[in-house]
Amino acid sequence: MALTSRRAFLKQLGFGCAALTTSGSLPLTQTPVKPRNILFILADDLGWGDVSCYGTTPGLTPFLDEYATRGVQFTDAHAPASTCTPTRYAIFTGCYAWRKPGTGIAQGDAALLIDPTLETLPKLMQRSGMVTGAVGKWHLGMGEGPGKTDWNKPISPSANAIGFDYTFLMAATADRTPCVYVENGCVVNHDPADPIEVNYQHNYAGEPDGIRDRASLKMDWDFGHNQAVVNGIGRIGYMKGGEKARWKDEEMADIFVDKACAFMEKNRDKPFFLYLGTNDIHVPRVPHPRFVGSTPYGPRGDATRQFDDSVRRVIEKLRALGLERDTLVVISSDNGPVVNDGYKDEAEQKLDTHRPAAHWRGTKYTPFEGGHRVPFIVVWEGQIPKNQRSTALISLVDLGHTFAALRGVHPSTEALPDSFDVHQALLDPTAPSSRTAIISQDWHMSYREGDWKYVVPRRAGNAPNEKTKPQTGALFYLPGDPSETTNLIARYPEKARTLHHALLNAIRAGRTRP
Ligand code: NG6
Ligand code: CA
Repeated sequence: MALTSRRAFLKQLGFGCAALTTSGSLPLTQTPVKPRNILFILADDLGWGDVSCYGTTPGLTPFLDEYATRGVQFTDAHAPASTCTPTRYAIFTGCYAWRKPGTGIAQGDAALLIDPTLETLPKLMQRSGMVTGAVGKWHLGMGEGPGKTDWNKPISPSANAIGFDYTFLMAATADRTPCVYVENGCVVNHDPADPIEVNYQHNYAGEPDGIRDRASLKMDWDFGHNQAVVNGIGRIGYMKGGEKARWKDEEMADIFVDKACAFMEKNRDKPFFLYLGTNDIHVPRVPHPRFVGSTPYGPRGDATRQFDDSVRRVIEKLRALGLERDTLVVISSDNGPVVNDGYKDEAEQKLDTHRPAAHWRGTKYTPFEGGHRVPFIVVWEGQIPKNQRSTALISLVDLGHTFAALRGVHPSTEALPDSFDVHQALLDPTAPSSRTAIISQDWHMSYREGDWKYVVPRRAGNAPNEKTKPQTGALFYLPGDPSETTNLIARYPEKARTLHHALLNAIRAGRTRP
């Protein structure tokens, strides 16, 4: 929609003349400059409003705030889902996760969810001549699945099978068993005399239990998280054995940072791609003691400070290695924020005026902007402009194609079916995106095209079908109503129908990228 008609339209809707943002006109780069290295840091459950330079609460992310001024802060970037597994699935495969059943929030003993024969983001990076590493949160399954994976032997297929030369991972989430680190498919500090077993059905004889032993927990659960007890904290799922291998939540952020730094140091003389998925600020929020009390917001705020500091340490390492000008850095989050996610960690009580999703409606698990619009910061010292904002529409599913384009490799036609090459927008804050629509997924899906967003009615389930009536969903006009308060569906049924059918077509076509 042209700017003038958009203004007129806003007026007609009664939104007045809200400040409009447009992408500037485009002197597009001809041949992309090629980053030697790519560092992709993905926070967990970090909300738009949790990052001070996006939100309104000062002081939560002092490093990121300063670091963002060295590059571009994107304001219209989205996670393809409002939970972790489907977002990460989409990032690494370039395929929306709803196309592959079974890619909802995975348990810790899930089988590897990504088909190792696919041309994935890390495989494309390998093909471009990079050494690839994945450190931190995985949550995409590993091994053969429940009852089949033997945690006491090399796990096969491991995460390395989808294109990582090096992996140091937690299998799922910090609140799920097995609570151990897995390095290149092998449990770290594994003791053959103390074999590990994992299941999600029943506890093992003699193991503590989150319900029975609740009084002894160092952090009580609020809902769920009452099965195995590891490091004094109730988890989802059960495990036995592996005492020496069990993680201490307080040390996790530092361990991931150390492994990420070691990977960069080891590969300083080669092109590398490093994915660092932090555990922060996912539950259980148990930061290192040096961050306890560092904010007035309790463990959730303190974990945010810890995340910020993890980024600082990794970037300082990059600088110390002299690699900052050779490295494109992308920092984002896998989904929107959640306050109480099942532990009594005072997140609600100490929230005060802090708004984790800022002015966006909804949270993690929801189809509203708060669920999927995420902070997205891009820095490449000496190559992209400083102190910029970009309104380009980006989905994290685009990273595969975009990084491939920057590295000069072309995915095959079938690969990365939903991943757009948005490298021009990444390098030039005035360039528009190459995509005009995004699909976000959760309990229900939403389809955004340009300024309009259509949310599928919940009772119809996850995806729309022929019987779903668009009229019972929701329609929002984001420029005038960024907080999705006014459902325009009754007023513009035709628009809703159009978007509903566009979504159906995207589902049927099996791909959305050109
Ligand atoms: C939910 C967990 C939640 C969190 C989420 C996954 C309960 C009650 N809730 O099932 O705590 O672990 O899964 O979060 O168990 S995500 O960011 O990895 O998608
Ligand atoms: Ca998450």
